[in-house]
Amino acid sequence: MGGTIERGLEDLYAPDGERADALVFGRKSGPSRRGFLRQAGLASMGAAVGASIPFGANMPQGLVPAALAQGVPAAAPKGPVPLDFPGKDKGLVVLGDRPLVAETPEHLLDDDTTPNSRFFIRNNGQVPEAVMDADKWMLTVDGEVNNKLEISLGDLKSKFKTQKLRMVLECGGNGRSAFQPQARGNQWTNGGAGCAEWTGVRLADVLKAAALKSTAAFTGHYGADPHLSGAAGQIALSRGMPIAKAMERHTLVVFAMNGEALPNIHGGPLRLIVPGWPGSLSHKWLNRIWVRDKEHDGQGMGGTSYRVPIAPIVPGSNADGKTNFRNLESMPVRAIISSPANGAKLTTGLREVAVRGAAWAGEYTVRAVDVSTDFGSTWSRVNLSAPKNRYDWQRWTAKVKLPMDGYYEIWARATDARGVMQPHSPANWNPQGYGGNAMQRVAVLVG
Ligand SMILES: Nc1nc2c(c(=O)[nH]1)N[C@H]1C(S)=C(S)[C@@H](COP(=O)(O)O)O[C@H]1N2
Ligand SMILES: [Mo]
Repeated sequence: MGGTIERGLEDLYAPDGERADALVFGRKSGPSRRGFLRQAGLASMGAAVGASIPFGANMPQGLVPAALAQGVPAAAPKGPVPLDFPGKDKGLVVLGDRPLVAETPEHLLDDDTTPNSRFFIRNNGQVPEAVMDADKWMLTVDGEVNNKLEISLGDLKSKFKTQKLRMVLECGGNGRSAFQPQARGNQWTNGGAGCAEWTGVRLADVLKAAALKSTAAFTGHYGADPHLSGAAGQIALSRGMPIAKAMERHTLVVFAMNGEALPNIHGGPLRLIVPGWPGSLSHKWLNRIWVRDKEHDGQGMGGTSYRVPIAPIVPGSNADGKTNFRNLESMPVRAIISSPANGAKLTTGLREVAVRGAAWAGEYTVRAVDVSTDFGSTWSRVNLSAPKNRYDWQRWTAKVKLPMDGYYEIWARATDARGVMQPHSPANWNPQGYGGNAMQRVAVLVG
């Protein structure tokens, strides 16, 4: 559809907007880049996207069509790199190979429950070797407890009540690639999330068995993954949460994912699932929980890690996160369109298209999802399902009408239970790009 632009559009436009217009839209000189949205511009943009644009008159000034911005250039400057990993769908996209990080394009998040083969991967260190006898895996709970635990996975399974919940796991940086200027870290589109059925026991039950002292204030998580450098003294990741979050009934110590023993790449044999909060709290290869009397200060705590400004800062500015920052807790509201895929070519004459997706909102439920096919001039409400349990995502469906053949964009935006809606572009810029929840746009071509 109009060809993929290999360089980032922002890179292209930064030095010389007119030259960029000429490259993108084939115009040699003339009005500034904004000019391409007037009559003549619309025609050349139509040529660039390969069709007429029935709702072109509604296009916001300066909008780069989703068909041309597809692939999110910042995420994949040389085009998407497919993941080649045992048991994984080849449609997953590698964002980094050391450490291994891969996201799930929205159109592969079309299942009600995300299969293990399509679940995103995020590591900070090396992937430890798979263990043979999972039930012998040991977990230590120490620190501010009266009864230090050293318990095997086998005993965890037999001594505590098993819970099974379908819940979203979402990387704290999901949506980061939409930040301008670019924020540090993996350039996730919306694919740093998935919703699986997790089997485990309540962390609260384990902490009760360890008999928390009245001084217990925070957790600190440790796992078996070696640091990237291989140095013994260095820790890949060690985050923690307030005791109240640890004691929530949905916070689990998990040993199975979608009915299978927890795969090694997802932290098997044992991990935390801390739903609604950044994925980095859901520690993989979990072997120790240190209960602390103050906020944990491990790798990934403090500074600008998983922290966002309290009062907005100047985009692109330096900040050390020491003042005016708070820990990112609940993830923001987000809807994804899982069908049709971005860039879909639909049959000539098709006048109605079924649209599907999912929506979730960290600790909150989703109140509504709206879709637009006319660049946001009008919106219609979708059919939104109820979550199976708290922290489940909510699948949605809609039928949208397309009055004639041509180029359309389907936009989706969700609103959470508090009334907070997704923005057009991410708000509250921060150096590591957390909380980016810009609404998704999907380009479709009819005919
Ligand atoms: N031990 C350990 N746990 C970890 C990580 C890690 O690097 N090491 N990454 C965290 C981050 S940042 C995320 S988003 C989730 C990703 O889980 P997944 O790879 O199963 O999708 O795991 C978290 N748990
Ligand atoms: Mo993450």
